[in-house]
Amino acid sequence: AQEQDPAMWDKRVSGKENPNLKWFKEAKFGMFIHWGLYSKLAGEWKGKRYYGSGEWIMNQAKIPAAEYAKEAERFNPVNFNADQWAKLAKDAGIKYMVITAKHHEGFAMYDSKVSDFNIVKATPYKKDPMKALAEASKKEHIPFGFYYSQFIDWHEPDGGKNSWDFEESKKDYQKYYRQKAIPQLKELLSNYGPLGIVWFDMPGGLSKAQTQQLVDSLHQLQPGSLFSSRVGQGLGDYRDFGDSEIPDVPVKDMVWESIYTHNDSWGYIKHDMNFKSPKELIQLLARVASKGGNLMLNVGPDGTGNIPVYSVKYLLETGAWLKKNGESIYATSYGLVPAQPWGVTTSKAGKQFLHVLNRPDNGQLLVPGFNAMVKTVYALDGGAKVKWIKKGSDLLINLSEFQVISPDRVFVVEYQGKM
Ligand code: FUL
Repeated sequence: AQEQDPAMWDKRVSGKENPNLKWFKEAKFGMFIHWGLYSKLAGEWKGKRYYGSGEWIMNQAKIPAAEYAKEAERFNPVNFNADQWAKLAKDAGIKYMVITAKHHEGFAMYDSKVSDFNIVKATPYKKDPMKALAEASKKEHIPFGFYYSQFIDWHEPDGGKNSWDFEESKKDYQKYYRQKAIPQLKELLSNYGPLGIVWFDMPGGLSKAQTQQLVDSLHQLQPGSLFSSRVGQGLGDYRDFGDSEIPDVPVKDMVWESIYTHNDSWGYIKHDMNFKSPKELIQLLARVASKGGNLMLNVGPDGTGNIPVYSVKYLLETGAWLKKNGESIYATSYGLVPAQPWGVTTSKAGKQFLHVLNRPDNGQLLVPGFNAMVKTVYALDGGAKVKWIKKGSDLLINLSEFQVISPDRVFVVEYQGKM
């Protein structure tokens, strides 16, 4: 719903004109973190379990803003350890990190002078975890960024979309932007060092000219930060597709990102154990890269500050695969061979990486439309040479010596000339 009409899409997002996009294009794998008061509620309110996405519980249960705010008094994420989170990201092969500074609930997970509804003022925790995380990710050389729900703010009488407490017709969105959203964004862009990304979400209530003005004034604070396309009105530095969405065919003329969450919820829900396996994560990453995009994968830490054990375990397994096969993901572009029943491809100059996700029954890999001259084919993991023949423009690869394919066995075709 938050997506713009693609026809409105501004060509500035093509990436050719913005040098700040270079690192982002090469990064390929980001970590998204949804963490807020909702993480403490964990998908349950007054003994009733809610399904769907944990960070929406205030809306699902229509919790009055004042009652919801009281939850802050018992929010004390004593297990939060910024160094551990950044280290996990590093070991998982992650190249950028974006965390919710303020989600739709309106609660600032950082030290905000603009609103007292924040983790330092309103909770027994009293510290600013965002400061610690910004510093920890800097130590690990991981570009760091904030998610900010710009229009939706269920806590504020003038914020967007809380109609169970506040009458829509009485709302003054301009006032909300003036008094909360814009000053908070300015705090975030001023107090946490260089930000790689500001991940806006849920535009609304601003004209195109006002959005442009917002973007310009924030870029003045940090000209190097990238803004997500969900700032709205066709603006932003790169394109985000809808939640859990991969385009059907390679998208070649813009820099973009797909966002997925590890289980079925963005914010922590204690009864959601539907975590994608390492195999699913690795294959998802390969599929997104084969279309030319980045995957930003979300984890939802709980209210004490722990990242779910399955997320830790499966991310580390993904990282172990990336250690051996990262060349076929990082800094690649979309594959020149379209998706095949056996898998997908990614590319670098003179190389096609064949990501074999399913072993063909006859052990033969058919790579159609391979017009270039093949020089050599080998397994990325270990370098073993692979037998191949060319039949017209079909490249046939014999995998009989490679029994183990799962989760994604990568073969490199080095070639010369035009595909
Ligand atoms: C959506 C939000 O409404 C969800 O809660 C989540 O943050 C997702 C990434 O974006 O627009």
